[in-house]
Amino acid sequence: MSIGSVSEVLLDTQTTFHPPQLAVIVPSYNERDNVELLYEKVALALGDTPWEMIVVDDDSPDGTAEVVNELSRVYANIRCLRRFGRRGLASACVEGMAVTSAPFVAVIDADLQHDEAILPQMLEAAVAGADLVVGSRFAEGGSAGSGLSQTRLSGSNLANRLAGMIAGQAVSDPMSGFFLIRREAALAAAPRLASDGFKILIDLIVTSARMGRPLRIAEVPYTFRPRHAGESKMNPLIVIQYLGLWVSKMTGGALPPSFLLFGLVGGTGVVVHLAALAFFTSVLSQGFVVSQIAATLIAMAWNFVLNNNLTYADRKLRGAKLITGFLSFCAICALGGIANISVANAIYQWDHQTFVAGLAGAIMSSVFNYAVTRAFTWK
Ligand SMILES: Nc1nc2c(ncn2[C@@H]2O[C@H](COP(=O)(O)OP(=O)(O)O)[C@@H](O)[C@H]2O)c(=O)[nH]1
Ligand SMILES: [Mg+2]
Repeated sequence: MSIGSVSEVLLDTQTTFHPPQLAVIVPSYNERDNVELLYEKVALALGDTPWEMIVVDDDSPDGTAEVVNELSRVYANIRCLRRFGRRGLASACVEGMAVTSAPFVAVIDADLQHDEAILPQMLEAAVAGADLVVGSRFAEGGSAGSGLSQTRLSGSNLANRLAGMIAGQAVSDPMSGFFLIRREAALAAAPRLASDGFKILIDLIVTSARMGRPLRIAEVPYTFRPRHAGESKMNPLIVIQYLGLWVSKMTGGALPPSFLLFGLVGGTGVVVHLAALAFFTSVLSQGFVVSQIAATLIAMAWNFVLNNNLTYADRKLRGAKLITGFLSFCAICALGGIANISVANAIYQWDHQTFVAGLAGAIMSSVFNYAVTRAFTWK
């Protein structure tokens, strides 16, 4: 039976059903007291345009998903995509875009900081030919208003400047979380996006350009508002993740975004190792070999816990997987250690430069540990 014949049977549905022209994707984490008001405001702004709202919620402990499900029983055009055991704004946006048939998708925060009233203007610009329309706080006529603290504003300015270095195109607000894009353009770039980021817009712009499909960009100014209810999820980890994304784009993708964080964690591990070694040899008066074994185990545990909670926060291992994960992490690091010594020794035999050989060995084992633990421990 063809799709057409099914719709003949469901004549009633056919006459009342208008496929959405626009899907409004709302990433949410603990936004229970914002979603209903957001829905109402977007509904008012979009008027007759066929649209739908998809709230992508990472199983918020405050019950945001239940509130959205209640709304779905009242309004036909809102639904919740609830994800379990995962966190991440960028991947939430992509998955929301993937479950709609609407030709245009907008991303808007749940906390009412973005001005939904400009959505019709954004849609108009996209229908007129733009691939991407950015809601901009910094374009002529826009403003960051009182929505950003002084510290956040300075950070945002710096992040904007860094983004300008990789964007390759003029965009006044590359860190914006408010934009509208052609669905097929977004999904074409989706497989190559850094799924663990907070800032998906700049990634979409750079990735599309690198794929030879640069986006035609338009901007619509608006005034950023203070958050309605709840708290911001911005934290220092997100800043480091953004720097990781930046380093990755600056190196033309040679270094993956999470490598920076993995490397920083490894750096702290060296400090922990040396401190533990000093403690076992000096305070506990243990011999060198025993102290070195203990310090190695402590540093590995330290690295594992930090990577699990920071580098791979979006796919954190829990329960029994924590034990098997730690064992695989130790086994892989041990192999990395052997690789380190073999490479360093080979280089040392060749040029007798201790520092060069040591550094080459360390880089070799970092890359090995990163690549293999990513493939096996945090797959
Ligand atoms: N699904 C999902 N949404 C998130 C996550 N982190 C933040 N959000 C949502 O992304 C939007 C922007 O986050 P917010 O905390 O307001 O960031 P800020 O505006 O930069 O302070 C809000 O709607 C959040 O609820 C996450 O891990 N998963
Ligand atoms: Mg916000």
